[in-house]
Amino acid sequence: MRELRPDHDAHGHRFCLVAARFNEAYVQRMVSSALEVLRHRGAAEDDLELVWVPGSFELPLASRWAAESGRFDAVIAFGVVIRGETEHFRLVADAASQGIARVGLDSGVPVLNGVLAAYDAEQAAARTGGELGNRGAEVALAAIQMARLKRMGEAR
Ligand code: DLZ
Repeated sequence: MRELRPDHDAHGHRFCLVAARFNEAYVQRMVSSALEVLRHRGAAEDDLELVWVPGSFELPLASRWAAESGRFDAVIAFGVVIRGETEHFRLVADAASQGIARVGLDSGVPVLNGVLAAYDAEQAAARTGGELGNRGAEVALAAIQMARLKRMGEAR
């Protein structure tokens, strides 16, 4: 029996972080936390790239460009969608999540979903370095695992 259980060693792996500027203060907190984890786990400065897009709706397309470039072992898309007065909240959150999943499946490159959907600013704050941790760090660890798993699969 062969078991593939990737660890969190980021040495030699390249990551692209795609981040939405809408609700930028919260997004920045996730990005900072993710970068801290990636660096701490061994990713080299030259192997990290950060790309900003206007809002979460634009994350899938920019993630696709990154995935198709062949320059990255994993792409992480970060956005914060906060429920407003309109249905637009649901449309943006759904389009971002479904698009991100599709880019990963279509490209074969791990594309991690770091889009936080929150009912209000308090929820967003709690999950971006507040009392409920930081989603950015969690997604970064998942990205390392997926990048490692892909390498393991290719080496078989
Ligand atoms: C328009 C919009 C709204 C209402 N809410 C958010 C949000 O909560 N989070 C987010 O990342 N982006 C939002 N946007 C902007 C859209 O993602 C997108 O940038 C615009 O609709 C232009 O395509």
